[in-house]
Amino acid sequence: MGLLDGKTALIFGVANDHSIAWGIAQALHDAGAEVGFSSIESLIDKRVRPLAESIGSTFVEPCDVQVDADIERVFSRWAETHDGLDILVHALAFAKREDLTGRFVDTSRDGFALAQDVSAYSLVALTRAALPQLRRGSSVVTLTYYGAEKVVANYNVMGVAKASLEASVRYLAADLGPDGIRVNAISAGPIRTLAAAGIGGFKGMYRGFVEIAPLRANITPEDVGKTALYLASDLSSAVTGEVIYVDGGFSIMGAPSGD
Ligand code: NAD
Ligand code: 0WE
Repeated sequence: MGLLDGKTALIFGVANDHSIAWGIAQALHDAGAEVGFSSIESLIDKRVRPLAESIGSTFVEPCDVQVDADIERVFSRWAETHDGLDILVHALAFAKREDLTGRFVDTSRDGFALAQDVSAYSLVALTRAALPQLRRGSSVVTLTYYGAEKVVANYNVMGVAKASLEASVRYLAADLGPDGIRVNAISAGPIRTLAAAGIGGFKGMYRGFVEIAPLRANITPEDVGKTALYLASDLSSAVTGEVIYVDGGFSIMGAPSGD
């Protein structure tokens, strides 16, 4: 008996086997869910399809979340092959590399708009497109980061986009609650994924995190997967509009412990 037996999930944002989205996919699959995938077209054949096949998934569709027609296509394909959706996972973000270094004050108009479009508006667009297929009791889960609330050096325009994403979670939760649909975010501590590769100072931050976080360990995609399983399942039946921290306690600390 799995927590998600008979449920279906559609997961956006697998890039490779280090992706948080893949950690979530494994946790949902292990609990009995049937999982489908959507990612950027260039990743599908080399990366996503082999991972999907390894857990017996056949639904793998390309989607650039900046393109409305791509979003419509994915959900009409889902409708052709399924009779509803229980779990929608949004695990994607993008900003120009040049906007993730130096001063936030130098962010361009188009860099700001791009980060908002891919990293925040896409949650609204995907949720709306999924709505006709989302059943009562279904769950929408997105990924955020502490840089939405406090200044993290170099996170810059992504911090502002994540603040917008977190507010969007609350407005979506208020809209969809009457239909029995819950919307929540997981705020994960730093994880070495493709999106973290080559970020200036990430290595130091990753090491420093372990010294400050009460649990004294880095966060893994499996850690995030387990909280996603809770949010996707009936265990969280009265939880909506929340940001849940999977950060080893990092965000509760005011000053480092000193030892
Ligand atoms: P990742 O690189 O594995 O995943 C990011 C995904 O975003 C990729 O699959 C990429 O293709 C996708 N993406 C980017 N632009 C897109 C577009 N226009 N259309 C469709 N997909 C697009 O990295 P990750 O760390 O697993 O990131 C997943 C989520 O977790 C992101 O929202 C990220 O902000 C968040 N997050 C990451 C960390 C971390 O430290 N890695 C911490 C907290 C939150
Ligand atoms: O949300 C993220 C990363 C999101 C991200 C990463 C990239 C790298 C490649 C968005 N856009 C891009 N664009 C690229 O061209 N994280 C939470 C991981 C992360 O990124 C940081 C961090 C942390 C943590 C950037 C600066 C400082 C800290």
